[in-house]
Amino acid sequence: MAHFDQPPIFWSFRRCPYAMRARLAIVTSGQKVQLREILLRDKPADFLAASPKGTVPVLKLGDGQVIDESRDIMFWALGQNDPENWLAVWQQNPASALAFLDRLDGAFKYDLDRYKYASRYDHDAGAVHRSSGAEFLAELDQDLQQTGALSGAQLGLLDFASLPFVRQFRIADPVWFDNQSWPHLHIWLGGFLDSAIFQLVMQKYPQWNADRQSIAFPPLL
Ligand SMILES: N[C@@H](CCC(=O)N[C@@H](CS)C(=O)NCC(=O)O)C(=O)O
Repeated sequence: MAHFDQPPIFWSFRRCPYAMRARLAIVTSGQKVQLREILLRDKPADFLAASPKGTVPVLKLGDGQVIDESRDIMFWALGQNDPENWLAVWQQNPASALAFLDRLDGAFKYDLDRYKYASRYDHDAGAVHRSSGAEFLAELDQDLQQTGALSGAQLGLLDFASLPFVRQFRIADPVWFDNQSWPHLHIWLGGFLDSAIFQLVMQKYPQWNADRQSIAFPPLL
């Protein structure tokens, strides 16, 4: 019988919002992985061999299966164990949860990148993408009004999939962001930024190299 005593290998990049959402799901589900912090300008050969498209996060399971989409890593982790019921929102209405995630990773992420890197693209376009992204955020503010969560009665998949991206949107211009009248969104994001799980997934790790001992994630406290 096959026996795998090494935890899955997880390639990550600390500041990547996709990697962040995967780390959040790994932590809440109590999975243990071997973290390999990489630099996007210096991708290791075994990372590219596992997933030639070269985006983080990537998870390689003990049986060799590779999961190289952040959402799929969230589903894998929560499929092992979901003590906080993050998947409840998905189970209740998969079509609407999927539509939300597609909009987040599609149009909102597109606006976010063009707003964030406005100088790289075009300044005027930056303003257009900020207001287009802001429309999405104003909707989130409305959605948060009732329970303070996007996933129903409590924070779940939709919250943790989106919070890292909303955080990035804020970082592009915190003063502007904090001046928007999105009271529920500000509380939601602030609660996340102050949370223990956010602190945990944002710990810093040295760049991985083959001579280094494997790094347990989440860290052994
Ligand atoms: N759809 C992918 C997107 C992941 C992604 O684009 N990650 C970025 C970093 S945040 C990346 O690795 N980009 C490759 C590069 O910059 O070379 C997912 O959800 O995992």
